[in-house]
Amino acid sequence: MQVTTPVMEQEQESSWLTKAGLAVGILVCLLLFGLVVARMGLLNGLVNWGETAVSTPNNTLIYTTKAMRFGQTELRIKAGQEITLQLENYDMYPHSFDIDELGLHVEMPANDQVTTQFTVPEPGTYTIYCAVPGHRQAGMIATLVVEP
Ligand SMILES: [Cu+2]
Repeated sequence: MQVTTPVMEQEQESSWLTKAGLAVGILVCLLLFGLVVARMGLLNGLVNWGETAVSTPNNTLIYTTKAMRFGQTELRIKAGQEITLQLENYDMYPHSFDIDELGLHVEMPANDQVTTQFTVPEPGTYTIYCAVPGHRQAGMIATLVVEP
């Protein structure tokens, strides 16, 4: 009896520690999940997924990337207008915003946002894609429509 008692106490202590660790782990998971949901909710309020990018009075467009997809399959701008493009990457890996015809190549770091400015003088339809190997083939392709 004298020998087994300390062993049992040790076991109880380690099991208590395991439970505490598990509880902390669950709390952290819930917190992260909450953050992701809050961010997505905020995003949905700002951006219409799968539609054209949001246009603001000062010609600033928000263009998002998430889950290996461009958030908007079509980006519409006017020829000759200086456009400020806010590129937001919600993936944990980098992407890029490429339009070969316009010599445009903008790196999009993981889980970050960058801003780029450009003007397209000629109306037309241009192909937007991600230049990271395999991403274009995986569906990271969209259209820039430049209206007269
Ligand atoms: Cu990509």
